[in-house]
Amino acid sequence: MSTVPFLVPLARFRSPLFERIVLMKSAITLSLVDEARGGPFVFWGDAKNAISQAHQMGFDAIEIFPPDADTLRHLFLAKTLADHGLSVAAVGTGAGWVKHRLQLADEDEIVRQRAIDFIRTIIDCAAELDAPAIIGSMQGRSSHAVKCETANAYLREGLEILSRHANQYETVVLFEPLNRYETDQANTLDQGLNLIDGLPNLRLLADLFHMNIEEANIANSIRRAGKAIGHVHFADSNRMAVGLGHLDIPPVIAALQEIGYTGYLSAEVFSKPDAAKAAQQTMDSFRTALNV
Ligand code: LER
Ligand code: MN
Repeated sequence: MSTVPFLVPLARFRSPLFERIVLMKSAITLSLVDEARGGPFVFWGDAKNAISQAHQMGFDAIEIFPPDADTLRHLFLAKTLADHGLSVAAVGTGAGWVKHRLQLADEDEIVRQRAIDFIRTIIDCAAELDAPAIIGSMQGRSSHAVKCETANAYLREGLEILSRHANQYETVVLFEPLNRYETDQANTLDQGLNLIDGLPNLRLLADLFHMNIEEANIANSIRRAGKAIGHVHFADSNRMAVGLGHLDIPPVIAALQEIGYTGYLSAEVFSKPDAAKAAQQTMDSFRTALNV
């Protein structure tokens, strides 16, 4: 029996806002990138073990941060994922920056081209896993050689090419605004909306950690972005699992329900105090927030 017909009436019974109940899905992050050690990912290194643990804890999906497309492909994860009934929520491209120093706004045309090529290969292998690719830190930033507006034009050119590339798979690419200490290209959802305007295969990734730093009002920004939001990084104010910081989560969930968001809440958080506890805290917060 499918769980959906069971969960919908249950969720309606529990909430006075039943007209607005929308189911979202849970995901947890896995990093395979040594150079990103200490970064905001729950599981590290052993993909098959992470998939098994995520399944045991009740997650719907795993979000993977690989060093490159070939490494991910050669892990042959499709069977392990299917055996555990787990999906891939998204595949990150951040290693293009942290490991290979590639960015879409680079002053050097050759580096920009290599950045586009790197993301193309991740879009390809993500599509094989039925998942979208994420562009976060590879958006890049201005430098002494490239003014902010020029960097923005380079970035937009790259996004146009990648939107066309994703179109062949009928998949989307997730563009992620980051806080001011990581980029000067798109810090808010409004700036992200502006950058992806008119690109049919681009959606926004709303990372609650970055939004807590940059947005005047997180819930209102979510409402303005509406259907352009394709993914959410579910993190608290201090980038710990939700519930371990001071972010007010209920208005955020209410805004996501209002816009009819049915995608993932994916925990891109520190593996603290350890992976199992960060994952369990995330799952507890997810269930509390969604009343499921
Ligand atoms: C990537 O999803 C992100 O949020 C950046 O802060 C990379 O660390
Ligand atoms: Mn993020």
